[in-house]
Amino acid sequence: MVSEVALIGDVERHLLNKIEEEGAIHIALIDPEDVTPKLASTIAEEAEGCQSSAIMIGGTTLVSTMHLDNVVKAVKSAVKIPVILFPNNITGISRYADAIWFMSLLNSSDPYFIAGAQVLGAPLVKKFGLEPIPMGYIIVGEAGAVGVIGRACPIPHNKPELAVAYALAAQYLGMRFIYLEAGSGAKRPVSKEMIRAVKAVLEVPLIVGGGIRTSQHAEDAVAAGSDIIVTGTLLEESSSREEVRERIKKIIEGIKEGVNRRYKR
Ligand code: 1GP
Repeated sequence: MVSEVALIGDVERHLLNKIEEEGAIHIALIDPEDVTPKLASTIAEEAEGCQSSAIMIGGTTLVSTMHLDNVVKAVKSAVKIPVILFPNNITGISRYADAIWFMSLLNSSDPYFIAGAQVLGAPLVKKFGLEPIPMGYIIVGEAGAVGVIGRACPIPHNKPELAVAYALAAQYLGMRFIYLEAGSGAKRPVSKEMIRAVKAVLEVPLIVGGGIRTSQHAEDAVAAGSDIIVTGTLLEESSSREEVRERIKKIIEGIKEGVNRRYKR
């Protein structure tokens, strides 16, 4: 008999352990389209130095796997924390990463993004020895580029009950992480109300990203129940190494404050 424990690989175990130890964690997202390999490794080094738990690499409109490979290699040689692919399509798979979010865009209207790309990508994941981490991906609010490319029917911010239904379905389908995505650079991050409602029904960790720019955003999302905070744009827009560091520090301070607030209730 194969137990679920046997299916959980080193990277997933690392994330679960860190969530258990710290209450909630940060992952830095790097969009390969926006960076050179050099800038990617700088962001990753600063993230690791500030105690981020992993680096995610991926972007909505990425098509050059060669550039992705170069970015992943640069990041891998710069840091020890795991590098997890965040693929937009089969072109988002690199043999040089540690793991891949094996994700399904659940509220897409196009079966390609629910199971089609996954079927094409699965043999490559096997061939490259990447650790697949099953994740249900749910798009909310304005959504932005990922909503357009992924042909999503985004869940309105004021309909948390729909996010709850999607998240529960994902959990019942066996997905071991759920990601509420407001869209990269979104003006409005996922609301506290939606996070709280989804977290209340979940047994598996909840990832929240899109539009998180301040320590207050991170704090509110974590206090409401987010286990993992993903930030991308904020770091890429930084003008210097010092600014990247300051911005990550602030987000991580917000995450810690959010964890403290959970216990004060
Ligand atoms: C996008 O959730 C991530 O997929 C991160 O969003 O770029 O707004 O931080 P930001």
